[in-house]
Amino acid sequence: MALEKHTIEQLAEHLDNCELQARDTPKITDDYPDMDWDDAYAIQDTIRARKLARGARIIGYKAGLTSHAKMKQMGVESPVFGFLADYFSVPEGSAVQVSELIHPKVEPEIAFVMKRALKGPGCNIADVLAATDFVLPGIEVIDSRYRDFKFDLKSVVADNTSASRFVVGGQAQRPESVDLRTVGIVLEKNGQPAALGAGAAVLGHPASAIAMLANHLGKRGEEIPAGALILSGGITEAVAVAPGDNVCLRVQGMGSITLRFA
Ligand code: 0L1
Ligand code: MG
Repeated sequence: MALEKHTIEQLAEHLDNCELQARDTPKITDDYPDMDWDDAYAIQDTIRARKLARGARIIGYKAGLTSHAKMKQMGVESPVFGFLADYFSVPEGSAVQVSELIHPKVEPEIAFVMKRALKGPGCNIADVLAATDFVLPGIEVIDSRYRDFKFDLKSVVADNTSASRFVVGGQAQRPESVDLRTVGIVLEKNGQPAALGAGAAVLGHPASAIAMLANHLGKRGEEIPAGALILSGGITEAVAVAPGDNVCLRVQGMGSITLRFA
C-alpha cells in the first residue's frame, strides 16, 4: 500500500460525501498519483464501512467495465468490482430523482441472484451457474463522482465503480433455461432504441464476470454470499439520461423493465 491509513479514510469520506451531496470532484489520483490497487480497494472498503455504520445494508456486488464496448468507451482493459447498498435499489417503473445525482448514465445488464455462496480462487462459468438461483434483467444507473466522467481505473475502484442506483425486474429465469451468451437486449430511451446487444458482449458470457468477481473476492479472503444480487456489467456502452427521460430494457425471454428520470 502506498497511502497512509488516515489518507485512505480522508479520501473515502470525500468520495462518500460527493455521492451523498451529488457533488463532483477531480479524480483522486491527481493528488495521489502513487496510489496502488490495494489503496483503491481499501478506499472502497472504507466507503462501504461508512455506509454500514449509517445503517445501510450491503445486498450484493457489481462488475464494471466488462464489455468491450464499455472498455473502449473508457479506454481501459480490465473489469473492476464494487458493492451494492440497499438504498441503490429503485422499484421497477419508479422515478429516479436526477437532482440526487451528478450526471447519470444507464447500462443494460443481466443480474444474478445466488442460491449458494461462491468462493474463489478457481471459479469458472459452470461453478457460477450451479450456484445461481435465477437471472433477471437489470438497469444500472452509474454516476461517477469524477468531473465529466474523467478518471483512471484506480480512481474508479476507489469510487465504488460509479455505483449509484439500479432496478431489476422482468421475468426471472433459472440459469439453465436461458443461453446467456445469445440472449438479445434492446435498451430504449423515450421509445427509441438507444443501444442493443447480446449477453456475450460481457466477457463472452455474463457468468464470467461473476466468476471473476468470486476469484477477486477470494484473493481478499471474501466470498459472494448466498442471496447476493450481482450486476454482471453493461452489455453496451452507457447511455446518458436527463430529467424527463424514460428508459426501458427489453431482454429476450426475460421481459422488460422501465425506469423514469424526474
Ligand atoms: O458499471 C460500470 O461498468 C461502470 C464502471 C465505472 C466506470 C464508469 O463510470 O463508467
Ligand atoms: Mg454497470
